[in-house]
Amino acid sequence: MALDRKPAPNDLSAFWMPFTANRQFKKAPRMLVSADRMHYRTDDGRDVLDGTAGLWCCNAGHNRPKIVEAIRQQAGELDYAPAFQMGHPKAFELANALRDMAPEGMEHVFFTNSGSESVETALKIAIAYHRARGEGSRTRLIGRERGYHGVNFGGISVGGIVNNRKVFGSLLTGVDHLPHTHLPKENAFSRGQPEHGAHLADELEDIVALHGAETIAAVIVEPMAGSTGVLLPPKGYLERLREITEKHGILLIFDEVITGFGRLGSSFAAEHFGVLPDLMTTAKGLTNGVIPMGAVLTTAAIHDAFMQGPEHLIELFHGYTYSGNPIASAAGLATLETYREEGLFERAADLAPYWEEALHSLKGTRHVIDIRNMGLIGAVELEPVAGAPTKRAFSAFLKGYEKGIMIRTTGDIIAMSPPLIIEKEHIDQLIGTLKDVLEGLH
Ligand code: PXG
Repeated sequence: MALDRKPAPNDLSAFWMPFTANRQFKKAPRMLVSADRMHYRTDDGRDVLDGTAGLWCCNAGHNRPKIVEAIRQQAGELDYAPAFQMGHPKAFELANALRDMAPEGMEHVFFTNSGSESVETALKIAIAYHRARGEGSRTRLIGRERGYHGVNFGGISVGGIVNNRKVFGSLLTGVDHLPHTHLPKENAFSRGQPEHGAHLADELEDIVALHGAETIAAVIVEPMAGSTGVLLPPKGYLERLREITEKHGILLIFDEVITGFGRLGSSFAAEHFGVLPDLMTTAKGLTNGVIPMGAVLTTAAIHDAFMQGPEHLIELFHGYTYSGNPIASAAGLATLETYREEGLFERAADLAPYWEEALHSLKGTRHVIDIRNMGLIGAVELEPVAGAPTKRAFSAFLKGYEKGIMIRTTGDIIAMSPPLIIEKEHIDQLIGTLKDVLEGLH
């Protein structure tokens, strides 16, 4: 690795860190100074195995030559081009490449800079689409309890993670929520999709009955809920959601920010589960997390509904200064090439059974009350410390970091989503170390 020790700055006070226990962190900083393939290097010179692909985004691992070189070259060739009323070749190339790898039926691509922006974009397109077709009364949005759709106002309104919502005022109006699909009594220690819970999609019929289909624009769900602690769709659930939305003329949005780009062993969850939504939101793995970028994919029907009226007029009053940014586009192209050349989605699918076995070997380990997995995703749910929820999992995270593995925690759930280049020995190390950590925790 090209890296060596780099001193941490003395003064950590100015940076207000996102989704971080700031005071705890600044007392005992965990500082990463470089990364290569499966490992981070810390400022005290230790290698830490990346069990989370950064934040579910570095699917090809770190410091990948093709991506690094593409960024270097692009920065020297065309650093920025206006995103509105002007174009540059790489954004079009990347849109085509995305369309080609997406499930058939996804025809158009709108670029954003993050998952949160992809979600806002998809929700706005959904509402504007109905209006463009003369159904302007369809403005309601339906999300799901425990859903994570980023942190902007639309996303937290349709989202269902209580802490992300409750201190931020009244949010969007006209939003309703489906029940979440976590049924630990029936489904604990399921491998892959759980058996029970497809009926929870039928709750959409009740919401439709309550508000009237003619008021509902879209339903947004994560096909596999990641951030809330890895909740897999029960068998038949997504199919049922698709049926009901279609029956009532409601758009279905899959938030594929985590599930896209090989995480489940397929290009997208839509392909994996064989359910085609009307819109898909993506980010993270699109550029291997290296440069911020997101994208919304839509069907031709949605895009074409906007392409009317005089041709000199803007069809959709939406976009970002950095939509399709040249350096991000170059990084995206190099990332998709890396996935393809190295067959990383297939690799994830091939490794999934080994991953599943390793994870489920933690059954019976101290504190473990459930284990869930699919593709190269795994979650280990812990019994919370009485009166102090989240503490046990956070302690596991800190101990794991000390022992050379990086895991994520949400509530008392440990989530893992390693780069798709992970080797079996790394899986053994990750799970073996986690076992030691858990056995050592009070
Ligand atoms: N949708 C989904 C499904 C996500 O998982 C976002 C939208 C928002 O993306 P941005 O790029 O705006 O952060 C996400 C993000 C974690 C974790 O450890 C998950 C996310 C982000 C950071 C941490 O669970 N998901």
